[in-house]
Amino acid sequence: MRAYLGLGSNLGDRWAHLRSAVAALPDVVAVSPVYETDPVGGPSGQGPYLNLVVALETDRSPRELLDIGQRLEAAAGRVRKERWGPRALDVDILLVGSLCVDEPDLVVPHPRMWERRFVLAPLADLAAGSVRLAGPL
Ligand code: GSY
Repeated sequence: MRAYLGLGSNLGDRWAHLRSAVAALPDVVAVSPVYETDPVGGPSGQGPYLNLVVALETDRSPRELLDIGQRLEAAAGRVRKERWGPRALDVDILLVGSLCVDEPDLVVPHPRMWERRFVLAPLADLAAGSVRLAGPL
């Protein structure tokens, strides 16, 4: 099944964090271009993000993908302090095939992805059909 993960970084060596995460992810079949984007939400004074989307062809469950993403965030040195604060690495589970999950710590499809240009632009590069079907970019 095809899964899409959104990655972002706005702290430290942003390129290195993204490069290491993409290299460590399993089952990667495509990587979008990298977009430099203004922070959405969170405290003022944050630096800009680098964002990209990766496509996986995988049998892993949404929960397994969340665990992998959280391990990569920890490896990048992310400390969860502020909810919308700056972060070395953020890994969001966007879509996992046609699966739907609604649990306290995991909602798939990602509930806010359709409002976020920093997700939709790189996702459209890899999966234009998914974005056009869901609404205007
Ligand atoms: O939700 C992901 C973390 N994040 C981002 C992001 O990745 N990019 C931009 N541009 N703004 C963001 N705000 C948050 S929180």
